[in-house]
Amino acid sequence: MSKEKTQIVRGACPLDCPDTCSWEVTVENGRATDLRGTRDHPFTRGNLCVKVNRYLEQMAAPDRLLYPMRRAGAKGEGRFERITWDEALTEIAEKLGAISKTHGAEAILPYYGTGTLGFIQGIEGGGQRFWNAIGATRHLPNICSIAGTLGAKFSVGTGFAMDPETLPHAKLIILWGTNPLSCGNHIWRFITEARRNGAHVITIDPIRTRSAAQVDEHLPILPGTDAALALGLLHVVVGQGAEDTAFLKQHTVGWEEFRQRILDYPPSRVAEITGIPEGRIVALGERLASTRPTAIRLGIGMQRHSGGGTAVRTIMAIPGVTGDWQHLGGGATYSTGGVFPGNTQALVRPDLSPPGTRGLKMTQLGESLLSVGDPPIQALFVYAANPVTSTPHQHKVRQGLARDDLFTVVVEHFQTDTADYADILLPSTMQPEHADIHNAYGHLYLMWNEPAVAPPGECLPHSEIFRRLARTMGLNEPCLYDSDEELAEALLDSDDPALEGVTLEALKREGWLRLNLADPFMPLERGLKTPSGKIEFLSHAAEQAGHDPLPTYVPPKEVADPDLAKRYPLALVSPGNHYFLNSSFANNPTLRKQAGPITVSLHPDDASARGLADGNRVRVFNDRGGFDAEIHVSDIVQPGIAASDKGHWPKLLEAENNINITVDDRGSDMGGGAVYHDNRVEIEAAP
Ligand SMILES: Nc1nc2c(c(=O)[nH]1)N[C@H]1C(S)=C(S)[C@@H](COP(=O)(O)OP(=O)(O)OC[C@H]3O[C@@H](n4cnc5c(=O)[nH]c(N)nc54)[C@H](O)[C@@H]3O)O[C@H]1N2
Ligand SMILES: Nc1nc2c(c(=O)[nH]1)N[C@H]1C(S)=C(S)[C@@H](COP(=O)(O)OP(=O)(O)OC[C@H]3O[C@@H](n4cnc5c(=O)[nH]c(N)nc54)[C@H](O)[C@@H]3O)O[C@H]1N2
Ligand SMILES: [Mo]
Repeated sequence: MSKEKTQIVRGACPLDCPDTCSWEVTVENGRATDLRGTRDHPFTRGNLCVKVNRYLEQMAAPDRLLYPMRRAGAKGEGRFERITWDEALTEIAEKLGAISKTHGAEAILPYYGTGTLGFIQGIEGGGQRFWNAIGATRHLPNICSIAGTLGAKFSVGTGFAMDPETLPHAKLIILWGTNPLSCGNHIWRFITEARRNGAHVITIDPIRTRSAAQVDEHLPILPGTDAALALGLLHVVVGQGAEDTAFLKQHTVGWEEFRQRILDYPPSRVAEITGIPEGRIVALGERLASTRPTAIRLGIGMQRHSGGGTAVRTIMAIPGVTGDWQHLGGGATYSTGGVFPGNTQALVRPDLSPPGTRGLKMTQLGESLLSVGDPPIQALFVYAANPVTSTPHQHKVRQGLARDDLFTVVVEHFQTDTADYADILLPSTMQPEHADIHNAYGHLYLMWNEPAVAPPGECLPHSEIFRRLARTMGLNEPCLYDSDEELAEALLDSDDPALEGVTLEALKREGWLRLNLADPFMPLERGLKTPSGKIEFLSHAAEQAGHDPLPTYVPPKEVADPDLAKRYPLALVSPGNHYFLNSSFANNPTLRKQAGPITVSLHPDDASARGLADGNRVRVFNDRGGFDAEIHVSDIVQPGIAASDKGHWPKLLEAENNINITVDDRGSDMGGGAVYHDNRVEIEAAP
């Protein structure tokens, strides 16, 4: 092989993780032969995770989808026959056209997930223009982070987040419902540096996770009760007179009212609510009162509860009381995503959608397919999502997808459980085979992903699929034919100073660019985008949206229900699996082996009360359904708590269901977000 034919192409990991790694693909004679992290990226520093190290293996996997296919068996059976792109596009165009004519375009539901987060190919991507232009029902992506996003917005507005790169300056770090060693490990280097500088690190999590086992202290909390803990900690802070009165006066509104609310939550009451001993609440409260700067890193997992939005709102209020926002290394971060001022309106063109077009929630796919009328959903177009595996109320999702009168298109890399229900199954490119542009929700860099190799078989990028479909349908809207570069340029077309100098050309040249912000970034310097321009303890916007005007505690619905607890005594949480990314990679043979079978962890007292021993096969169930798992008897959870994980493909499990058969599709307090961890079950020996 001649050296001249070797190229290094910069790209970015597309997966749903806060870290959005910069990577480099080595291409030899048109083939990708190596993929590794980019060394000089300031946040991800050349290090990929256990999953993404196998990305090239997934690209070349023998079971990868390479050609368009049409269903040849019953729905769900997974039998398909190969067809051409022309046949596929013609059939889809005809079906969508006919449905639109007979039932109205709202009978068409696009359903896109977090398989890729890019702005060209992914969840906030250019494909939405197409759905807006044809007037399809709007897809409301509430599956992941929406409750916390809205909650944080009431307290501090959008884009107000501590820069995780400033963590080494913190002296107290609270990892609040996040497990970074599994779910976004690049922040760990900054945490380690802070510890070397003398910081005390605490995790608050119902599970003693990998991360919890590594830090100075772990507070096991009853799921869904974090807001009460936040108020209890502030009770101690106020009791010590440690609130920052100058900061409160200058930067906040509603302190007197909030202070009264805090006084309703003495540590004794909070101990009862959270299950954390009073002494430990007081000890952490005293630490918080006396340690500047304190940094809080909130996870996304902790807001998947009935009161999840309020919990994030209340926790985001803490640094407003302690004044930590004014100190380098202090403050709080739920997501840095909102710091990026991209012009998503220009990209997704909501103006093309007819006024009043309805929206349906991602978490309620089953319900949407089974019960929504006027018009009922007649066509479903799924891309970068695997709802059978990942969406609440699996039983309803399957029932909906099995409807004979539903026309379903799935665009995928692999034949997932969801793909088995497709009428037309289309093969999608993977990241080194298409262009994309990414921001991150855990750091402040923008990334360009340059295509490195030609796609295998007949795989196409989403952007190209939508251009071709528009052409086949004869649509006139010119923007539906924009190139990938034009889509990226629309996104970057903004007057915001944070994008000054951030051009597509510069991004392509460098691979990544930091947003044009001061370094280190102190959010106060940029100002608050709340209605008052201050941190809002008292929020009229919240009140108008039907919430308490003040930060408060909204109890979890199932976890805190004493009657339900009689029948289903265990609160089940199901966070990310170390070896999978949601359901992506859960079909990789090596990672599946490393992950082992689906397990459920139970405290020794709960196991022995049920006559169960480590390694037993058990059934985990509630009224919604049940799945089988191997029991792991361990004190990583407290009595009354059970822990399993997300992502396992049902069809690769013996029981053909996973955790999401037990999860309800009701919504959280804000944005109707998912409530995966507000879930009660019972466990017994498998039949
Ligand atoms: N390896 C791996 N990485 C991932 C993912 C994955 O599936 N696998 N998923 C990705 C996605 S989609 C996301 S959104 C992010 C999420 O990133 P994180 O939020 O860090 O991860 P989660 O695992 O969802 O949840 C974190 C922790 O919250 C805890 N938790 C659950 N309920 C509560 C509660 O009520 N209070 C508190 N204090 N803690 C609670 C869980 O036990 C879990 O350990 O991670 C991403 N990274
Ligand atoms: N029990 C429980 N369930 C959960 C959660 C939990 O904490 N507990 N977390 C939830 C969260 S945070 C999230 S974000 C959701 C995620 O749920 P989804 O958004 O449905 O994501 P995945 O299950 O990972 O499915 C993504 C699919 O997209 C495919 N894919 C990846 N890239 C591309 C691409 O470029 N093109 C196409 N066409 N396909 C692609 C992958 O092969 C994969 O099958 O799951 C949720 N489910
Ligand atoms: Mo997520």
